[in-house]
Amino acid sequence: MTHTLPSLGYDYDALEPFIDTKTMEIHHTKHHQTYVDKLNAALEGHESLAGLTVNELISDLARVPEEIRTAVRNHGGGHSNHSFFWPLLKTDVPLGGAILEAIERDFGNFEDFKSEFSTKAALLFGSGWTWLTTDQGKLTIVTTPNQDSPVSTGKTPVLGLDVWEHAYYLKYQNRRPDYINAFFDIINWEKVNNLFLAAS
Ligand code: MN3
Repeated sequence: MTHTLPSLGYDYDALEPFIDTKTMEIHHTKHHQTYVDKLNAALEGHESLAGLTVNELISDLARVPEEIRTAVRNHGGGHSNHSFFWPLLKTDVPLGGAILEAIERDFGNFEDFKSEFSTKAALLFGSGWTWLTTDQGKLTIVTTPNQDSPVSTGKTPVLGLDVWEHAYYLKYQNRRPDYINAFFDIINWEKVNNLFLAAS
């Protein structure tokens, strides 16, 4: 299949003032589009992979021919991660339901969860992602470098945060912790709860 850029599902200014319009526009139309284009370019001439979704590709990188494996890992990962990320963002969605119960069970309380997630995101060296993943209902916070996906190691993400500088630099410059703090104001907890329920 030809991989395509998904719609954000909302306007570029929908997350103001937490994430600015220009950042959202460039992030979606330039960065994400480039991952899609480079994934398609890598897959050209590899008909045996043409029927696979991007998550099928990155969940079993061993079956991807060696000469394009790094490209599929990086650009397929970038496409998958950003496609997962956009629907997680929405203002004014209250936290509740099964995901809140699981957070309180596995981290003690929400503030301790937020603190651990924020610290791991802030300390992640270089470019990468911070994730909340579930394994048989148990929640764990993990980080991945570059565009590596937890899907590649068999984990199921229910929340993820892009901490590449391109995700925040226009508004926050070097203040990654301020961006992480703003992220907690725009988490679509209804979406996260649905992902958690689907995985449980
Ligand atoms: Mn990004």
